[in-house]
Amino acid sequence: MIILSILIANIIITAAVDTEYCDINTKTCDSGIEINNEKKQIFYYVNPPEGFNLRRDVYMRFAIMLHEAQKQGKDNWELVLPPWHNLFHWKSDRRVPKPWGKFFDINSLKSFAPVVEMHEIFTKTKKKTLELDILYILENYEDAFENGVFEEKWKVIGDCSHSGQFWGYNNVTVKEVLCVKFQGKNSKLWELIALHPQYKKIMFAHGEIPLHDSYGSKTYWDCRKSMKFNKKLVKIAKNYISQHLDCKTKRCETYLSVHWRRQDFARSRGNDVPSISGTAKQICDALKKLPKIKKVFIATDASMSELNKLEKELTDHGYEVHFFLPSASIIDEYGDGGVAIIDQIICSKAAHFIGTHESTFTYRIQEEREILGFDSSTTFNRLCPDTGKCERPSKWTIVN
Ligand SMILES: Nc1nc2c(ncn2[C@@H]2O[C@H](COP(=O)(O)OP(=O)(O)OP(=O)(O)O)[C@@H](O)[C@H]2O)c(=O)[nH]1
Ligand SMILES: *[C@@H]1O[C@H](CO)[C@@H](O)[C@H](O)[C@H]1NC(C)=O
Repeated sequence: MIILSILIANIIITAAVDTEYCDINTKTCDSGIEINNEKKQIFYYVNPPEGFNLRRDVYMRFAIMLHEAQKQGKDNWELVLPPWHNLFHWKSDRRVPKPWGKFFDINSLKSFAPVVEMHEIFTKTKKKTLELDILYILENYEDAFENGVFEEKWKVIGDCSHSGQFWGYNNVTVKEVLCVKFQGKNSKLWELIALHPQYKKIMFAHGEIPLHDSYGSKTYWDCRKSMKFNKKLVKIAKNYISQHLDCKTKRCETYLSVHWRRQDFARSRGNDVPSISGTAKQICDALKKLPKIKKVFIATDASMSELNKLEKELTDHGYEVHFFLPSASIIDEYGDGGVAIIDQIICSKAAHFIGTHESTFTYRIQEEREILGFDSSTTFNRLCPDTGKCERPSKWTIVN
């Protein structure tokens, strides 16, 4: 009976709304309320060589821009999450664009900022192609400190052209392309958007150029906390930790973790990264100060032969070495990006962490550990070069 009366009440309300007179052209109803169901979209594109973890930071700058706007009542915009496509470091199926939901918990992202996946936009697109109104191609000023001062500014250079596809899609096009010199925070992009108030789909290329509105603030950390990983990846990491690293708690006391960045770092940053033996020695030194810990987890992009050498040196010292070897089905489902996230989760829960100097992969682990509530002395540690100076890493501590 109750259900029936709710149903009837609903029908009456729906009918009342339906009979209301609305004018699509002036976007008003006779009650004077604006019809506001059609949101405008901001798209962004990142310089192709940038890695996954720098892109996560670029996302935060845009998400905070939309979050702040929404707080100020500007609630008719949403941010389109740029698919993960053709990442330089990814070897497995990099050509298939992956949605953010593969890696992150979309509901959690949405709890912070109005974000939508590209496939949601496609579903709503009635035409065969998705036409964007304008693409602003951002460029740096040649001299960031013109006349000796760093000023926030932008300047439209003029029409220009864009070649190639966006995220590998041949059905995404732009009607207009403008090149703009830009220097300043993300929120300054609203000034560019205001140049064409009637445009509904706006894209920025070189989305990595605008800067954080307030790096390290409470809002920054609120955004960062909302970047929870896909629950299935979290589960895989947790299972691994409980099976191999003897821990079932949020923060573990049973292992030390290391992010050992090799590949391009070992090739081009010889002065910042240690040799294999140097790495083993530093890990042993850290473990000597933690007598209860006998297990080491290594996250790395090193080759198997390098990893085996490091493993041997550590086992020779009596330590138990672990690294995550994904099954074929995990690689199939989540690719290199998912495996890297699993490595990051395992590193973030360790009693003690040692990272690689100036690696954004390491930075994201450090942030995760701040969120988990580890003492910062267990987090902001780095591998030093075999010889020479070794600067201490900056501590970016959480603001709650
Ligand atoms: N599985 C795994 N992959 C890694 C590891 N370190 C680096 N990678 C891979 O290499 C890529 C490069 O690192 P990112 O940090 O994302 O790229 P970036 O933003 O250029 O950052 P840098 O580390 O500063 O180069 C990652 O996205 C991973 O695909 C690791 O420890 N484990
Ligand atoms: C564009 O192509 C992609 C990939 O083939 C497809 O998933 C998407 O639905 C298409 N978009 C539109 C608007 O048809």
